[in-house]
Amino acid sequence: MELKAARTSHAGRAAGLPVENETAGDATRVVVIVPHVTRRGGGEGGVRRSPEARLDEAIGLVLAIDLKLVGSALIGLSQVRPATYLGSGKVEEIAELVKAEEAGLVFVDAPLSPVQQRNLEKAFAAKVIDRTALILEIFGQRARTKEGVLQVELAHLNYQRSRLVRSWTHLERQRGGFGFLGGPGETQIEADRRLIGDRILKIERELEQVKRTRALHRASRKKVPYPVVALVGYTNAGKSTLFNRLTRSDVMAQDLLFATLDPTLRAVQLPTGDKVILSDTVGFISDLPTQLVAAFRATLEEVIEADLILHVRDMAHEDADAQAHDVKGVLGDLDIDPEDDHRVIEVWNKIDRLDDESRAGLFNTAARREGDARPIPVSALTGEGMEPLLATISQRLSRERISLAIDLDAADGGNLSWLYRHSEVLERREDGEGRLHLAVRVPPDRAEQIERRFGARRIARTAEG
Ligand SMILES: Nc1nc2c(ncn2[C@@H]2O[C@H](COP(=O)(O)OP(=O)(O)OP(=O)(O)O)[C@@H](O)[C@H]2O)c(=O)[nH]1
Ligand SMILES: [Mg+2]
Repeated sequence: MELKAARTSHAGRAAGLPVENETAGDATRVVVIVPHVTRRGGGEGGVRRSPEARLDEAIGLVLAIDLKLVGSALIGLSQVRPATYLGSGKVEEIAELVKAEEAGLVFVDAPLSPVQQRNLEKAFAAKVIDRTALILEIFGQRARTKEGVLQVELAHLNYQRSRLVRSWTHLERQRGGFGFLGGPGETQIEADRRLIGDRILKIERELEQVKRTRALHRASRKKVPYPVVALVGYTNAGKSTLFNRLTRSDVMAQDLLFATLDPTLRAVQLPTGDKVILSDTVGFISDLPTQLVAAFRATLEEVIEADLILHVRDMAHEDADAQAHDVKGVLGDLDIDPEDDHRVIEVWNKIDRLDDESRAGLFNTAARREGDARPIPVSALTGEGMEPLLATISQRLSRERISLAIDLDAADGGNLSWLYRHSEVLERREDGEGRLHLAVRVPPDRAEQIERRFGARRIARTAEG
């Protein structure tokens, strides 16, 4: 194990931040511990990450909120100890580091059981949080819209309810957000259990309302025949930078994990003159807490319903493959087939960061992939590759959508509402004789269905999109 103390001043203390009774250190001074199990045979899923990259990411998570990193360690272990996760020797070493650095918080990047967490807190005389708790904390601080706030709170309550044996430390709110780093003290737990249940019900009801409003917005947007193109990808892959470049706007993009939380939508004009709506969303991360994926389903509905999905990848990252694997996993959770090349385009970003050789290799690999599976190498930073990207988007969208003419009985409300739900209604005209003439636009598989059901005719004129 390599224990590192970061060289920092004790500014937190000097600033007079409150110091907890139970812990010796300052709750904003954090030590990051990344355990990696060195068992032979490889991990689950088959995609390995380098321990160093995991440490970098863990540090990135801590720096994503205003915590001060005072030490970090990568710890190899041959097996997980039920009581403390880490072996006793390591626990002692870390305890010494925590003490020397006056850290009040230890982030252990692992799925700790409530018992392991409590035992480590005792051993370190500091608060201990695991990956899920830290990500929830970050999301809590980032949430801006009402929906985002509700979703994060719901995820957090579900997380808390699943671990209500926790106790011992009691931090006050210090850093805004929901004070998730706090959590209930021992005496509050029973009362909390009931309160949490009540609160969860209330939030779920509020979220339902927000969801209905969003669905209405989406439905009214659907009447405008602009396809939606959604950006997805690992956190920090460059989604917002690409969004800004394509829309010439100014969404917060920075070297910060989870810089974006709430979805942003903006219209973009393609070189063909067509308009699309581009949607920037929250980034994904490995071991994204399931509570969060569930909670963010509503936000991610933009993605779920998108006509086209751009999977933005940081190709300069050493774990690019593992990241892509994780992103595909989350897409799968959202019932999106990540291998559906008609709908998902891989955007290979940050090529400006590659040396000549890797760059040539990457272009080669891209060129060898067939047709729709071919990724588009770009640099959102320099703007390289934007033209091919935009061209691919328009080509894919126009090809994928077929316009149909349909005649209906004007009194046939059932079929009319079915069409509104399952197609983009471009035109609607009632003649004097009780007939309704519609023009709709749909993907090819749906076109066949509609042709069979309604005896619809293809309109050649608009098929070129
Ligand atoms: N060199 C280089 N840096 C890039 C490129 N695209 C993005 N970046 C940088 O990568 C960092 C993350 O970019 P963002 O656009 O915020 O990434 P994101 O995917 O929106 O991240 P989250 O919202 O945190 O999930 C920023 O520092 C960007 O300047 C690129 O093409 N080349
Ligand atoms: Mg972003």
